[in-house]
Amino acid sequence: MNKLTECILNRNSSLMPVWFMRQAGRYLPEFRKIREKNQNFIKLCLNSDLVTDITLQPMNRFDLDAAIIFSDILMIPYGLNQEVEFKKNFGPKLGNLNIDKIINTNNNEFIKKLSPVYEGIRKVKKKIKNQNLIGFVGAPWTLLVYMMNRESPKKNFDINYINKNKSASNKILKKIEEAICLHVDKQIEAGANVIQIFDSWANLLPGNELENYCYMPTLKIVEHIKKSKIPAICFPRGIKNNYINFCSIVKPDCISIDYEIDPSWIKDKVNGIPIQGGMDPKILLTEKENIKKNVEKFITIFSDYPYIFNLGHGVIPETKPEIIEYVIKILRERKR
Ligand code: 1CP
Repeated sequence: MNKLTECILNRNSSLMPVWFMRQAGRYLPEFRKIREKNQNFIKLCLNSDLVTDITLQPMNRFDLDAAIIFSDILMIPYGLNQEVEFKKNFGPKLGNLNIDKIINTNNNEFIKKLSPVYEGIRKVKKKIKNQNLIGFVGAPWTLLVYMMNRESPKKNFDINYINKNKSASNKILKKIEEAICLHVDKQIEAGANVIQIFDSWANLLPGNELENYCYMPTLKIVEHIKKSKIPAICFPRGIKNNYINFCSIVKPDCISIDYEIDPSWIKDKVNGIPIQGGMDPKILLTEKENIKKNVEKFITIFSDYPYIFNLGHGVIPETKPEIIEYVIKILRERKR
């Protein structure tokens, strides 16, 4: 067992493994170099050699306990035959929602379209031995948001559109759930030994809709993953105190907290479920003294609790790579 799985499955509190959400990406000059030459982001995610190189970039630089496969949550809509494009200075742009086309996508077609992702996992797996390899998916709700909204909900989102089109949204949600399970299975078969579920837009749900769109659909995915004996880490970003309800209903193997959550508050409320993350990524843009103080805060709070060091969201592009190295050094030198 590697450190991450050992921390999660055996609830070993002495290890404190570390990895970073978005550890492969825009803050690394070597990533930007590849990205410049590969303007089509989906194509880049389907080039298994480049996927392997990019996944390993942070592993070659830093002493991390896990690699996360370089891919995107929007590969699922792509696999379901909705067009996906990443536009410069705009973000993702999805094509018209053709419900029949999406629902009629069969498993073989989906797997064939996404086979380079699985090939990339196989290639990375051969090159890392002592670290975990994390596969990932978007949660059903977050994927539904992108597929129906057809662009990031950051600037423009109307939940009434989803509620008014209940029959369409329920059909798509069901198909998304199936596709997520299939994508998880294929990633595990290829060598992923942890799965993270990103519900990045769970914060858009009013409290009375969380059950319907967040807890229940995610529970199905978590139960599916558990059948493979592979740990599932859930990240229902922005749901505040409802993290507690989420944990008691979904029972993930590990819960990833965002930076609005008070780590010492949540620690006693999730029934011993291992916790990941929490530190505000913006802290990594401040002076070293402040970074150290904050990292040590998490080390102290979780010294007797199974905890994976990570951030409360992804690494910000402006982060200096040497700061990631600095954080890892503090963690490695901590007193136990
Ligand atoms: O150069 C570029 O502009 C590409 C930027 C980029 C990168 C590096 C995108 C576009 N995706 C990725 C890789 C990616 N995406 C990874 C790689 C592995 C790693 O972490 O190192 C992962 C795990 C994701 C997951 C992802 N994609 C999420 C969930 C995590 C989160 O940040 O909340 C989401 C919401 C996406 C959608 C997406 N893909 C890319 C962007 C810019 C976005 C966000 C769009 C938005 O703001 O709505």
